[in-house]
Amino acid sequence: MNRQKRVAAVHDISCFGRCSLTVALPIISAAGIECAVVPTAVLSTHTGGIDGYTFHDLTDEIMPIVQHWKQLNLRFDAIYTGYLGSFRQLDIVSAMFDLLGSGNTFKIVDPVMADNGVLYKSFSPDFPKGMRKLCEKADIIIPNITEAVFLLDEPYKEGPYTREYIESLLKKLAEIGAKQIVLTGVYFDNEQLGAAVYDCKSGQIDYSFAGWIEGYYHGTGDVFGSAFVAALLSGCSLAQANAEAVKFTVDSIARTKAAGTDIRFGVDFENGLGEFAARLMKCKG
Ligand code: PXL
Repeated sequence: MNRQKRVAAVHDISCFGRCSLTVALPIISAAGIECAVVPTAVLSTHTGGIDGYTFHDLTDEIMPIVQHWKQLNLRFDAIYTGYLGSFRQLDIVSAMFDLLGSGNTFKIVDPVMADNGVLYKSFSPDFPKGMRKLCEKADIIIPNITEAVFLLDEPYKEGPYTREYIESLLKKLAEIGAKQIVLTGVYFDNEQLGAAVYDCKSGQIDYSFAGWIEGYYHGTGDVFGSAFVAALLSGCSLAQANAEAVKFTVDSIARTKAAGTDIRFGVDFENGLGEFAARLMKCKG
């Protein structure tokens, strides 16, 4: 058996609503990967469409956690970051990359901050500039189309998109610095939705799509990102990891739609974990 991989997931804990750490931890663990966590804040729920949530910032805890890990000489195969709530958190996570990220540690940044053309309500208009700086240090970034245009300081366009537009976004995103780009929320018609991956070194671009399901289901970006990280560290290629993440996410949305669950409560990814873990076995050496 190969050495067990270890990831540090740096996200908030939204206690209810299936996003960020409550999604990353089970999905990455289900793939047989050890998942250490750095909780950046504790909220009663996420901030997407639910009012009255509590918010307890944990920024001051991050560096002491990282320093303790450094003393213990812990090594990570990947550091996977998601929702980061302030400029200070961006700076601290950037320092964390320097302290814990050896040459063999994938730095994977999901620049969580926006969707459907708008920034999430907790972010100021200059936040994307700070997020862009963190993305400069990443090996892989996983923006959706809205986050991509905010990173590039371009106006948001409604889809359907053309292949030329998507590929020009991928190439401009590559100029920020990451070696591999994963762009989610890609669609060329109203039938299929998926994601594109760009390997900057080889120039290879691959797409993966699945049937479009109507409705804005919360937390699907984190489900996708976590499944992508799990698949990549399981040994899948970039294109395979993208395809696995698209399938896992869309299947989770389909189960949720069939159950008629409130779209703010996140998706039923739990009932897909067994099948997901079994599919990843084919990537494992
Ligand atoms: O899923 C992204 C996310 C993560 N964490 C918090 C959020 C959101 C999106 O709204 O509010 C707290």
